Order: sequence, then C-alpha cells, then structure tokens
Amino acid sequence: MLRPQDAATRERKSLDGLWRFALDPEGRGRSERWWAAGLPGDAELPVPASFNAVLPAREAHDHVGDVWYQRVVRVPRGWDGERVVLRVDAATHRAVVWVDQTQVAEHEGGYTPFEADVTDHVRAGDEVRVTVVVNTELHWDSIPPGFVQQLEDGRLLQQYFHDFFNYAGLHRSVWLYATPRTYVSDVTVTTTGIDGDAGTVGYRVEVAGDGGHRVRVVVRDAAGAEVARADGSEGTVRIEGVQLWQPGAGYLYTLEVTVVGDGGEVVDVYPQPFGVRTVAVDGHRFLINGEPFYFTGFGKHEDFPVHGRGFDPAVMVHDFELLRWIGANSFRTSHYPYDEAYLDYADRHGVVVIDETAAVGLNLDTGAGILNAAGPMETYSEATIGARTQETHRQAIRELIARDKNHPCVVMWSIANEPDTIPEAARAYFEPLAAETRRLDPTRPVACVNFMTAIPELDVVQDLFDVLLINRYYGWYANTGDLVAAERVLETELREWAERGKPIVVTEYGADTQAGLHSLIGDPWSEEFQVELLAMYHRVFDRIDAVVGEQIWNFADFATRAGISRVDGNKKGVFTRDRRPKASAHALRHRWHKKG
Ligand code: BDP
Repeated sequence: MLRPQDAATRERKSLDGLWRFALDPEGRGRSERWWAAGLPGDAELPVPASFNAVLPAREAHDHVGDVWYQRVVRVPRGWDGERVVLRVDAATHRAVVWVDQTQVAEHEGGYTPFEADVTDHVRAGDEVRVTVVVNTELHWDSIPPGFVQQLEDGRLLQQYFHDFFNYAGLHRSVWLYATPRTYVSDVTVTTTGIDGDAGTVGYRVEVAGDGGHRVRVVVRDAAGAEVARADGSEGTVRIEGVQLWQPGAGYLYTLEVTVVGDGGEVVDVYPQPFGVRTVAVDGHRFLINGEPFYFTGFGKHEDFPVHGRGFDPAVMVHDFELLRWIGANSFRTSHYPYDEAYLDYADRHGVVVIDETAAVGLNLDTGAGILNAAGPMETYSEATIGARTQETHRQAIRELIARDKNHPCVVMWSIANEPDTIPEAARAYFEPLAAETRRLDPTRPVACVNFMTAIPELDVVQDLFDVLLINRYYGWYANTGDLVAAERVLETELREWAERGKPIVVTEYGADTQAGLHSLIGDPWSEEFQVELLAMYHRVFDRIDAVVGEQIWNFADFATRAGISRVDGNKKGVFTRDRRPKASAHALRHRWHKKG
C-alpha cells in the first residue's frame, strides 16, 4: 500500500493536530449517530497520541470500548477534478470513519494503515466533517487477542496476554490526499541479483482508473541522476556501478514511476525509494549482500510518557541517535508494525529491521502466569485462538507486507511473538500463515519468535521457519539471580537449537532493572545485575557460531498494565522510559562499538 506523498501530480494535507474527542463509556455513540453532528462535551485530543496516555483520569486510562474523534477540514480548492482519498495511518485497534453523514471506511487492526476514496463525498474548496470512532477492545478474534470481562458492578475490564499497556486511539497521522483519476495504485521493487558491480532490480507497477495509459520508470541515484530506465508496468532494470544498501550505509535509489496517457501527457508520477541489497540464509549464516551479518540491538516499543504509543518524530530521531550512540545496528518492531517513518529512517541510515506483526500473546499459559490475566486456558480452541483469529492474523500479515515490502531495511518477517508452540494445534495454526507469508514475499526469510518453555524437544513449529528467533530469560524468570546455573542451561539449550542448522538470533534476554538501584553482590533489579546478566549471555553467544544476533529486551522501560510483577511498568530497559542510560548502556556501548 503506497503512502501518500507530495509529487508532481499529487498533493497531501495533514489532518494532524487537535481533534474534538469524546469517550463513549455507555456505548451510545453508534446508535445515537454521533457522526451526524458535533460530538458531545468539549474535550480535545491531539492526533497522533494515545488518548489513555494524554488524559489524566482513571476512566480514560482504563476505558474499554469506543472513543470518538472529529474535526472539520477544508478540501483544497486546487483539488477540483482530482481523486481525493482519506487515509488513516493507524487506528488502534479498529475504526469506522464518516465523512459528513456517509460511512466511508471500516478497518480491523491497530497498526496498519487504511484509506477510503472520498471523491464523491467532498467538493474542492468546501469543508467536510470527518468523524472516526476508534474501538479499544481486544477479542479472541483480534490481533493481538484478548477478551472483555464484565465485572459484577457492570464495569468492563480488558484482559490480554501481552506485557505492554493496551494504549489506543489515533496513533499515527491522518491525511487527506489527492491523486489524478488514473493513478499509480501499487509499486513493488525487488533486488533480483547483484552481478559484479551491477545490480538488477525487478519492478511491478499497478495502475488504477480508466484512462488509456502506459508506464515508464526511471531509476535515479541519490543525487537525482538517471541511472537506468524501462518501459512497461513490469520488468527488470540493471544499474551499472551499483551502490548497495548496506547495514550502516543506507544508500537509496528512487524508482520514478510515470503513467503516460494516450496523448503522451504525464498522468501520474510516484517516486518510490528503494535500496539494492540481497538477504539470504545459508546454513548458520544470515547474509546481507552475501556477507555474514550479526544483529546487535534491541526489541523496542513505541512508548513514551504522555504520547503513549502515538508517533512523535522527536522521540523517533532521539531513539535512532541512541542506537547509533550505543553501537546497535538493528532492532525488532516488537510487538507490532511501527509507524512507517521508522522504516523510512532506517532505510536512509542503514539500520536493519526485523518487522513483526501484532500477533503477540497467542499464549494463554504465559499470559496467565507472568501477566496475571485470567486463569489458565487452552490456547488453541474454537472458544479462544481459533480459525477466526487465524483469519485476522492472515490479514495482518497481508497488510504488513503490503505496506513494508519496499523497505530495504526490513530483512525478515516475524509473524508472531512467543505464541504457544507446544500443542500440536500450533502447527495447524502456523503452517498456512508461514506459507502465506512466503507466497506474499519470497525474497525475505520468515520467522516466528520462540517462547522460553517451547524448548527444542517440545516446539512443533520452528521447522516451518528460516531463522530461529529465540527469547530466553535464564537468570531472570528461571534460575533467578543465579547466573552460573543460567549460563549452563542457556548454552546447553542454544547448542541444541544450533543442531537444527539454522541461524539463531536471540531476540529477547534481559532483566528488570530499577535505575539507581545498586548492589555490591549484583542482586536482581540492580544495575549491576543487568550488566552481569547481559555479559553472561554475550559470553555464551560468542562461543556458539550459530548465534548470529543479540537483541536485548528492551531498549527502554515501557508502560504495562498494573500488576504485582511490574513496578511502574516493565523495567528491562537499557534506557529508562525517559531515555537515560542505565549502567548496562555503557557496557553495551563498549561491546558493540568493538564489534564494529
Ligand atoms: C517476553 C515478551 C515481552 C515481555 C518480556 C518480559 O515477549 O513482551 O515484555 O517477556 O517479560 O515474554 O519482560
């Protein structure tokens, strides 16, 4: 799915800023048609942001159900005769959108964009009222899953099985944009090979609308000079003296797609950035451009005080600069697709990304144990994670790949985090999803993050995947505080995984650490313990060739729901929530800069 851009034939208008806002605790808005007039009350809310991080009241923070956003927007008068589209970059977890009285869009899933052609509902130069109802609920058939419990006093409680706060709202930008009536509707660019100093790049362009047309593509280098061209909506171009996209050096070309009308006139132009690079798995090695790559970095979250999960470019750039400071070359978009701006930035700066769906918490054992949600339940059943969850999951994979397929920074898809992969039913659930991911993108390895209890003898899905992504908490949740025992079990287990002949990236390991808490003997929760635990893991990784990556949990402390195992959130950050370094940050900086 193409993102809106300003281009020679296109224009976009941001709808970010303050919107009118209303909580709907009694769930009346839909039957009372709140879109038909001004919202009740006088609340305002910034877009993008999580409403439950911005509003300081308990009722807002814990609200379960619908919230309403509304604003008036004037359609630029220059858009007469154009196709006009309303686009929402993310509404968490689902939304319905109206333009004045007309429903124009409905979307399930909180972390991928959706849009509606509103040409017939707007007039250039006039104002329209845009209303969005966003629903916060997680159900058995949503991704991530959860369920809503009705308490005895009538209040609703959202239960879920993942360890981060269920922030909701319009988390990313909203746009109104204009394209010609005949327009580029999709572009796919893939590196088909690197041959000496030439790169071959395959492309496919889809055009929608009714005008007769042909497609022309021109490849420009980073300085804007033409380096290749081709005619036709599908083909291959060869770039001589190609400059590769590489970790640490994110060189980008642009595929300038032009739709030319029957009379030779330019109908639409879409500039699609891309990088030339290959990704492959060869035995225990993970190869980028044929060279072994070792991942260093973190699992992250989109999380910051006041914004919640709302996108903020200052936080994003700050985090990327902290990655650079600490010497990390990669991160995983744990546990959902991030704002696309993260991928654009990573593309430009050569940061390597493992791109994950929002399929987290498909594990009712963990959820019950660590996160003290409702009691133990069977993960896979018609009443819990079943065929309908799988369908939503499949759609989430489709939307992730549709959005992110052209980003050179994305080197692997992670289709789920720590699902329950011990029961046989897990295989029936994941086999078609792994196949679908490969069908949609045959160019990138596919993986699924393994949970601690699903050790090699018990796991039933990892043979479906290309790379072993493994989360382990020896020394923390198991062998708590005993790093000697933890080192032994960690090494034994990783060596067993290594026998599978695939590369291993340890995508989570770490310890909750209270910044400022010190301990001479390195007790758990102290800064010293975090340093020692990470050092122990690194000793083990350095002894096992199959380990080709280390991504610590987590980059920064983050908000979770309240509970007896979380003190003001999850404290496994190497930085605090406001991005101050703990002692481990300095230790990592030392290790990773030495690795180069
Ligand atoms: C893993 C999860 C992650 C949690 C982490 C933890 O993948 O989301 O935050 O453990 O417990 O199970 O800190």
